[in-house]
Amino acid sequence: MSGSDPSAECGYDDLRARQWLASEARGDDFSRRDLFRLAAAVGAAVTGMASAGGSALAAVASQGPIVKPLPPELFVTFGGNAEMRWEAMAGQGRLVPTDRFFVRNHTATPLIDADLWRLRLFGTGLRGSPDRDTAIQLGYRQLRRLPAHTQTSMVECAGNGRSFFTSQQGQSVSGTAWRLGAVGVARWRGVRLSTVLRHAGLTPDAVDVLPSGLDADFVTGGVNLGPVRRPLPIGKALDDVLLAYEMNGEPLPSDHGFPVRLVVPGWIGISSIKWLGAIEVSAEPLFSPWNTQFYRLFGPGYPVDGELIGRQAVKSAFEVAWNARIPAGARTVLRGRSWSGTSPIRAVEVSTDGGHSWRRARLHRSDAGRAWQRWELPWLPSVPGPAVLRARAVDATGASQPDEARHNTLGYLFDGVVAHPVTVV
Ligand SMILES: Nc1nc2c(c(=O)[nH]1)N[C@H]1C(S)=C(S)[C@@H](COP(=O)(O)O)O[C@H]1N2
Ligand SMILES: [Mo]
Repeated sequence: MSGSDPSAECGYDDLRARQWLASEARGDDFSRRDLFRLAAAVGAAVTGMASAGGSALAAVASQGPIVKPLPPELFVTFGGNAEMRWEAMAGQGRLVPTDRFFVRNHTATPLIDADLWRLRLFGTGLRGSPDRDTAIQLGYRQLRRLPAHTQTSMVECAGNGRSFFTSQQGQSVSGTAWRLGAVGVARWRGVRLSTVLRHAGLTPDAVDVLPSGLDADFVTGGVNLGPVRRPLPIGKALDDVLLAYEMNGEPLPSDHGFPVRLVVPGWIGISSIKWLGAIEVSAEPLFSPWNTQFYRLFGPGYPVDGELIGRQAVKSAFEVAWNARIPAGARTVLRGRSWSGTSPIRAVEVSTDGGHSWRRARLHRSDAGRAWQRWELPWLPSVPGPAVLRARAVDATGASQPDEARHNTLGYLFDGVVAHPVTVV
């Protein structure tokens, strides 16, 4: 197989990867044209396949909304969504093992063939690739040959904690009734989005980036809203966003976006588009239902057309089962984690007496400045009966957790102090 024969998949990838990488020395203009000429040859075949076989390249019907096992001791499930049980983090390290990492799907996990997968990059913010027809296409093996970067970051659903708007505050909200388990921290390996965008010929007037998924179109209320997609400002896109192909040292599992997903640190989960298929880069602001209709704060006190959500709020959770039984007259170490989308956690306080008194939890020093902060506090309950645990954190910017979260109709960003029931026995 000759490395210069673009019809041979393997050699074609090799050749393109070399040219792509070499472009750093030669300048983006040349490489982009060069790459595009090659991409066009294979692109035609891929486009033909896509139109014959449906929208998602090589995606086949999945077995169910979620592919991985969802044992009840690790997850609470809600149709296509599964929340991690917090007690499953007891004794774990900084990372959430993949077998218990929450899953949030708008439709169902697609099964995608990495050999047929292509990332298409186009838009008025790229030199010479204004539309889909002129898109630059990047294959899986090519992507894996670009300089790799590893980072530990959190993915958290904007609706994490939503059920407490209703159970603690008596407010009605719509959406999945998560407790606090729609959050996870993993070690992601991939290529920085900035690397790919710069290679693709980013222009100085690019303002927005719109990544979209290869999962089925999202249909709600009888309206097809198209593929799951949500724009990001170019500043964030060039800062710390990753195109991840590995999670916790393994190829990305199907449910978490195989072959490639976006990871957008600090921003709400919907920004981290799974099964990434295309990225539009635009010189004009971009919109999608996921930043105009959903993932905005609506309700009393918010503008009529809502307020956009970027970063996540401050939250805390105990690594303890809901309604756990805790022995009376014995010392129990209460453990938990706190996190913020904005900055590291500075302090955590815990109450075991219904919020009357608070004690400072001991923070794990090795977590300082990390995605989330582990903490612990000994407790010696004496009186058998129901008890309520509470934890509240403050981050380095001074943002803290209020007794009551500010209501919004879609139930996002619940940052209130959660009343965690246990029984002392
Ligand atoms: N293509 C696509 N990307 C997506 C979603 C989706 O349904 N389709 N769900 C988003 C939401 S709402 C969240 S919270 C995260 C969840 O990531 P996880 O399932 O890997 O935990 O993925 C985001 N990326
Ligand atoms: Mo989400």
